[in-house]
Amino acid sequence: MAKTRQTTSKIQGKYRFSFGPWNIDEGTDPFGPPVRKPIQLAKKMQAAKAMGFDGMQFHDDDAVPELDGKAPAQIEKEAKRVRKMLEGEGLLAEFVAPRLWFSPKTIDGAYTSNDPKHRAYAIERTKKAIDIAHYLGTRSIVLWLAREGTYIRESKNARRAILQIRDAINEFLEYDSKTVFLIEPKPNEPVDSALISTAGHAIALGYLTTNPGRVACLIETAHSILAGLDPSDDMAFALAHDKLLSVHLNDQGNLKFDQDKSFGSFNLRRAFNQIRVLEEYAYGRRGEWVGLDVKTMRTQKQDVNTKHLSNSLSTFKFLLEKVATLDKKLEADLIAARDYEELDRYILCHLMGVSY
Ligand code: 3MF
Ligand code: MG
Repeated sequence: MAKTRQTTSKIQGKYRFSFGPWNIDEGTDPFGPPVRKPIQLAKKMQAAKAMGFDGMQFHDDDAVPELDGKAPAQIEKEAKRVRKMLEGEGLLAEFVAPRLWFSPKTIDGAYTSNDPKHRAYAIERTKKAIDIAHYLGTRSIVLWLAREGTYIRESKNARRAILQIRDAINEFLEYDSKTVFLIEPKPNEPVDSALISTAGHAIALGYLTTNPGRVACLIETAHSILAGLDPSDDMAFALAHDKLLSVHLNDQGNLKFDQDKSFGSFNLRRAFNQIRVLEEYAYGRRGEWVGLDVKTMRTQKQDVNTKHLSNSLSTFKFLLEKVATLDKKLEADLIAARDYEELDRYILCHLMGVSY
C-alpha cells in the first residue's frame, strides 16, 4: 500500500452559508399535525447567527406575511423592517422566492395555469417578490416552479407552457434591470411531472430568454437525486456554464418523498463529491452562496429543533477539509495508471480516516 503524502492544499472557495425560515419548522407532514411550536422570525435570525450562518433566504411572504392583501407602501415598510432585523444580527438576505404554490390562484400552475387571470396573478406576485428582494438588499430571485407541470399530460400543452414560463421570465427581466433569476429545478412533487425538472432544463430555459446572462440556477441535492441524477454532476454541469449561483445542500434516501435530510446524512461520499466540484471551481469567489435546505426530523423536540442545521454546517466543514487534504498527486497518479479500483480504495480510506 502506498503511503499517503502530506498535502498542503488550501481551500480555494469562499463559503457563505444561509437557510430559510422554513428550515426551522413545526413538523407538519401530509399525515399529521404540527408537533412543535412556531418560532418567530427574529428568533430564527438569532439562531442563524449563533450557529455561524451569514445570511437568510426568504419566500416573499416570509418577509411580508399575507402579501396578497397588502398595498405597495405597506409591503415596502414591512420588508424594510425585516432588513433592519437582518442588519441588527449582522446577516444578509441571500434571495427571495415568490411562493407561487399556496394560493387558490395557483392550483393549476402559476405562469402556466390554464386560466389567464391566474397567470396574471402569478406575474404580479413575482414582481412584488422582486420589489421585496430589493428592499431586503438582494437582487436574487429564486424560481422554484413548484406547480408548473401536470398531474395528467393531457391537461396542458407542454410546449406552450415552456414558452409561457420563458415569457414570464422575459417580463421580469424587463421589470428590473439588475435582478438575477435562479431557477431551482425539481422533477416532481407537488406535481406528478414538472416541466423544468433538471439542471439541463433550467439552463436551457435561460438561453431561451431575452437576457440569458441574468438567468442562472440553484441546484438542490435532493431534487437531483429525485430525478435519478448525481447532484455533484448536476452542479458540475451548471458550473461548466457559469450558471450555479446557489445550492440547496441536503440529503435524500433515494427515490422517496422529498426528505430534505441533513447534509451527508444518507450518503457521505455523495456529499463529499458535491463539495469537491464546488471547491474545484473555487465556488463563492463570485458571491455564490451555500444554502442548507434541510428539514427538522418530525421526532425532534422543541428545544433541539435546529440541530439539523448546525450538523449540516459542521458536516460541510469536515468534508471541505477532506476535499482539501486529498492527496492530489496520488489521485493524479492513480488516474494516469487508470487504477480506479485503487482510487476508490484511497477515497474510502480518506473518508473513513483510516490509514491508506
Ligand atoms: C422545494 C424546495 C423549497 C424551495 C424554496 C425556495 C423548501 O422542494 O426545495 O424549499 O427551495 O421554497 O423556492
Ligand atoms: Mg430547495
